[in-house]
Amino acid sequence: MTTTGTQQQVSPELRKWIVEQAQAGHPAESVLKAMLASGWTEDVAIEAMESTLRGHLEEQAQVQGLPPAVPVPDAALDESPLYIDAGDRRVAVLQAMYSPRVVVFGGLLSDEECEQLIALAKPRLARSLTVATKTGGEEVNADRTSNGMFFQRGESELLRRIEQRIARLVNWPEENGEGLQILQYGPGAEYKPHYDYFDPAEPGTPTILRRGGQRVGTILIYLAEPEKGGGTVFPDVHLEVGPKRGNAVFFSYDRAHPSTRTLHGGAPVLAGEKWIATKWLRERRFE
Ligand code: PD2
Ligand code: ZN
Repeated sequence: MTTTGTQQQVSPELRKWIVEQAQAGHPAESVLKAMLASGWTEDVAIEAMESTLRGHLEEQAQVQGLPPAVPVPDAALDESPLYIDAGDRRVAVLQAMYSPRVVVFGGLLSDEECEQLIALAKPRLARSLTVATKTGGEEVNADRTSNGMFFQRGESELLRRIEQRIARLVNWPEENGEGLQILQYGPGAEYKPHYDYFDPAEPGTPTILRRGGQRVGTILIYLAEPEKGGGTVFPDVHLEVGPKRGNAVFFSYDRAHPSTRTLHGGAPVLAGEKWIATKWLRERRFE
């Protein structure tokens, strides 16, 4: 491993060496140390390691027949901020996980906004449907025993305000969002673990994807707290998020594949009533 003067070109040999070090189980810090000792500047070495390993993982994923990774929404958490300026509101960052990408936000909505959404949704509720993956239509599903309704995107000033806030929070265009969905879960109601992306193997998926591509991110906002139960669970990583009013859990998935570990569900409500708002984010403009 040698540097080439001030240019510091990352050669194929160096990339091969970096992959070999990772495969041998050497921690990133010791690989970086070795590169610095050979004369690499720190920022070039870090960028070389990151791009090489990212590229290698992507190649491996393609070899295994996984769908390609796509850009996803995300909050700007690089400098570990306690709060994010979401335009008209300061939102707290309560918890962040990298794999899967899961972020819990505090105070995304005010109590008043939660109440307004519930009041507007109540007269329009019906038994929740799920996508009928065979046809691309919708159907009643025993795995999802909530009542729900969809607002149109931009339907009112309240909806526009919330949509703009979410867009700013996770850096994703407002127009890529599906309309906000409101769900009500009574005692015993649940949403069994599932993925929010559309299964590429299902025959109805190409039709669904015509409206804006894949889903790449989800934000679940808690509007009313049950007395017991009703958390959002991520079984692959043994995580449960408590349904605290005004808070939200965000997660993203860069390919339509279980390797994203974004399996998640709404645990049964044991007492009281849970209300949430779900925002699904697509790759492109959702029509
Ligand atoms: O209500 C929930 O916690 C929940 C869990 C999993 C909602 C959804 N998924 C969803 O709306 O996609
Ligand atoms: Zn879901």
